[in-house]
Parts: sequence; C-alpha cells; structure tokens
Amino acid sequence: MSFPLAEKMHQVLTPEGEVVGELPDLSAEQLLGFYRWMIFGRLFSDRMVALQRQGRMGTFGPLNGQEATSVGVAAPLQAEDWITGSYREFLCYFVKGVLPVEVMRRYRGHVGVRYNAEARCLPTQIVLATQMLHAAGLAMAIKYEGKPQVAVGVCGDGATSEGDFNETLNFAAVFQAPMVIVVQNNGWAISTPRGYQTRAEFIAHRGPGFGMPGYVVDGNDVLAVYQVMSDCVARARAGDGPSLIEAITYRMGAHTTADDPTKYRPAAELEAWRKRDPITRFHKFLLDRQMLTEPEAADIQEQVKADIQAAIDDLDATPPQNPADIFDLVYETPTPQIEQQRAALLDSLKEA
Ligand SMILES: Cc1ncc(C[n+]2csc(CCOP(=O)(O)OP(=O)(O)O)c2C)c(N)n1
Ligand SMILES: [Mg+2]
Repeated sequence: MSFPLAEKMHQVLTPEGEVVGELPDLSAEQLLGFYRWMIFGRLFSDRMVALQRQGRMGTFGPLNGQEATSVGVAAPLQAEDWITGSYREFLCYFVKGVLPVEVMRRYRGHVGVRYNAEARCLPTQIVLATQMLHAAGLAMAIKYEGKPQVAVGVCGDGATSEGDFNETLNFAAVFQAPMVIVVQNNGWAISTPRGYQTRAEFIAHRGPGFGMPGYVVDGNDVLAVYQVMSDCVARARAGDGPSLIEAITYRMGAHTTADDPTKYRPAAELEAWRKRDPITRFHKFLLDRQMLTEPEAADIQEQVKADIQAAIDDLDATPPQNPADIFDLVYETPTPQIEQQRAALLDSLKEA
C-alpha cells in the first residue's frame, strides 16, 4: 500500500482563533479540560524554572509554546494505552495520569522514582529517540498478545536524526505495530535549527518512505492535534498499523534552565511565534463560543496555581534519600566495582 505525501498542515483554528476546519465532536467540559491542562503545562513550567533559580530544583526544560501538542496527543488515549516521551513530554504524561509530584521528585534528584503504574508512561528519556524504540517494543508486544491497546512514542525534531528514530519507523511499519509516532517539531534542537536536521520540507514525509501515513499538523492548535491523533490512534487500534505525525510548534523558552537562547535565536522569530501562542488562540475560541468568561479563566489560573503549590508541598515533605541508594538500581546483584564505588561515596560523605 502506498501513502501520499502530506502537502499542507492540518488546522482547525487559525492563530486568531477563527475556525477554519471541522470541529472535533467534544463537549464543553472536554474543551475546558484541554484548556485547563494547557494552563497547567505553562504554569508548571514557569514554576519549575523559578524553583531551579532558587536552587530548589535540578536542570529543567520548559515546554512553553508546546502545550497544544502535548494535550492533543495525550487526550485521545485510553487508560490502557502507553506513552513514552523525552524530558519535554511531561504535560502528555500529566494528561495520561502521571502525578506532578512524581515528575518533580525526579527533577529534584530522587533516584528510583517510578511513576504510578496506572498512568502507563515509561520514565522520560534524555538519550534522544531511545523512547521511540521502547514504544515500538510495547506496540509489538501488544500485537503479539492481541490486546486492543496502542503505544505512542513522542520525540523532538532533533531526535529524528538519530538512528533509533528511523529504526522505530521501520520496525513499526514492517510489523504493523499498533503505534503512533509523534514528532514535536519545535524548530530547534538546543541551538541547532530544524533546517539542519533534514533537507525535506516535512519530517512527516518520512512516513510514506517507511510505508505508513505521515501527517503534518499545526502543533499550536489543540483541536487539530486532537483530531489527527484521534484518527491515528483509531487506525492503530483497528489493526491498520502505525502512523507518523509531525506537529509544527515552537519552543518559546530556553532549551533548559542551563541554556540562553538569545545567544543563537533571532528575537524576531520568537516575536512571530508569540502571535501564534497556542493558549491565546484556544482562549479566544472558548470566549467566542461563550464556553469561558475572563473571570472563569482567572479562576482556572488560581486553581491550577493551588494544585501546583500542593504538589510542591508534597515534594518538600518527601524525606531525603540516602545518596548511596543509586547503586542499588544498577544491577540486581551488585558487582565488586559497584560495591567499591558505594563505599567510596559513603566515605567521602563521612569526610564532608
Ligand atoms: C543521543 C543524544 N545525543 C545528544 C544529546 C544532547 N541533547 C540533549 S537535548 C538535545 C536537543 C534535542 O532536540 P529535539 O529532539 O528537537 O528536542 P527538544 O529539546 O527541542 O524538545 C541534544 C542534542 C542527547 N541527550 N542524546
Ligand atoms: Mg526540538
């Protein structure tokens, strides 16, 4: 079977919030749920950056600007489906059921922290694109076991240059695995612009090359992402194989708290993307449809801030760990080298 190359970006809402595509069949409650999660992602990122600046959190990569893709990707999934993501996918994970405090504990350096198992999200990966093969493996297992589940792998534009990403596409297609492969193309891989990853017009064009459909979607339009993702998830669940989605979005903040994008990124580019802010667009749509008022939006902000503060309180109440716990997680039976390293660490802590 051959698949056509995507020629244009799928869009439901313009940057001004005008409806230009078919609206997905969602209740007002569901739409407000999306809005609340998008606000959560933005405020969570802002708070994590502030905590890092106060020395209360490790290095953190904010997702400002990518809220629509994160919510639109996770919202169509069922409880039994899986997601694997990188450090920038924490909002997908929250929507899927990972608790904010579970993510915060990892960023504060707690070792061996597992997300609650019901969420079905694997630990976020730092080594680029490795999570895509994990999702392919999950999808192949689902297929062998004949379960009605789907596995979703999410990565960035830079990760698409890794062998792992391309091997994922091949495995998923050859084995017709129930999988959706999502690329959050946010324009940059630290200081490397998207144009240095591939000469192709769209990353999604790689889908047909591997024998699966490839879709391009406006990643700052939560309704468009939701719609394309819903179709691909349904396709995978029906046994019709994997799909590739490229969500075109923008990283409005720094790569991480250890990065300064003013050193490499033109200020005008950021300004142009601010006008396409996914939250502003969806906010306007909800106001126009009388599903939201400004006072209600202000209430949502306050509730979200209170929820984030409750997660921080929970984090602060987490007892400190023994630094040597890290050695327990390497092998079931520690090697002599691991034991030596444990002893050396404990000695150095005694001296300090
Ligand atoms: C295999 C590998 N090579 C290099 C790095 C260093 N590194 C960390 S993040 C990053 C950029 C990733 O960009 P992208 O995939 O677009 O994701 P984004 O950060 O934009 O979400 C790089 C090169 C890494 N983590 N893993
Ligand atoms: Mg990127």
